[in-house]
Amino acid sequence: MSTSLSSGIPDVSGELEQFMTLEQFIIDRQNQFPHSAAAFSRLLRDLSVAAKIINRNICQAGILDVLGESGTVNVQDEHQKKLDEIADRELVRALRKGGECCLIGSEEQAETISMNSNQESHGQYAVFFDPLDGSSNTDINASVGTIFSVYLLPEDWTGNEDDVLDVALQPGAEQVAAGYVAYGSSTMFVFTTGHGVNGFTLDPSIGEFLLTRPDLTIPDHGSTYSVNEADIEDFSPELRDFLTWMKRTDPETGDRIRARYIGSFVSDFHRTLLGGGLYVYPATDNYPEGKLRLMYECNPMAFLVEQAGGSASTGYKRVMDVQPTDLHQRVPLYIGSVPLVEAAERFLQGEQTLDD
Ligand code: P6P
Repeated sequence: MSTSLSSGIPDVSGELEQFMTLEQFIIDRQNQFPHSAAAFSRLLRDLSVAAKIINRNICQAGILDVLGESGTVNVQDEHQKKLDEIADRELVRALRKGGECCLIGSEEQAETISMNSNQESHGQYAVFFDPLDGSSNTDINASVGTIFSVYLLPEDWTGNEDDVLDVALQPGAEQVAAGYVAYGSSTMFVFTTGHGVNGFTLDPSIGEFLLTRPDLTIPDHGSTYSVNEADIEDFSPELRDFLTWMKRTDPETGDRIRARYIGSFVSDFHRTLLGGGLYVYPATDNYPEGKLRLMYECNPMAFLVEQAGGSASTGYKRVMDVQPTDLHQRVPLYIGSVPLVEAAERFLQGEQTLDD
């Protein structure tokens, strides 16, 4: 234990000398924030508070009666886990209390939730989120995550339910912020406001997110790929050829890419962002449009990966250029290092084959 005071008093709070807290970072970067820096700072704070509460529930799962299914089915026709509903409730509660969010779209809610209608909010931000992605992993103590996407709505929007989707469903390129919380061996809050990507690790002993991964960039050549190859019989011949090509032994280095699939998008994406590589959820028989949702899974991760120097495609189009038509619409997803995403697009679009 280091001592920094002449009196020999042990210095156990050295982390505050070494690290910047999320709040300090937000204050330092306010000039980069969209619209009102103060309002946006408060919105980020609200999301980080919800993340800490969700983290506490996850870390005490088993001790608290929060494991297993809640007995309800969501709009996706998925059996909800108790932690799905807890995470959804905490995010709605934090955003409603914070007052900066005027509209919410959640994986767990069939319709959007407007907060202007009863003056709960003077805010102008719409927040779309998957409150607990990969929740099937909670009962086996595997990592899960929260994903969020933030848009700025027109100042003159009054919260009218009739035109809410016309106003809210904007292409991902219009996002003003996006991020995720990875509840893993440590809990990380990773986000972008369009000025790069920064990662913060929760120090539960002081309840602060500390800047541990500044200016994250994705390597061009990664060592892993993520796809559920149990569905390979559903994959198009072009996709199967791409996977064969990607798994070849590199003639120059003799290396081969490794398969990693946690079954939790946030965790598989986080590994891909830090180490490079590719995550794929393509069209399958069960999910002909792909499984991942555009508004609160694909778009936020696409914003992050592009800000980190990577790429996100449907296989045919930049994810963030897709014009949404439904709150819960799904798209195929190829996301990660640029060379691998571009190679996938070449195979899928018939511009490259195994004979090339
Ligand atoms: P499959 C979790 O339900 C999720 O949405 C992602 O987190 C995960 O990557 C994917 O589905 C896993 O789906 O079909 O491989 O089990």
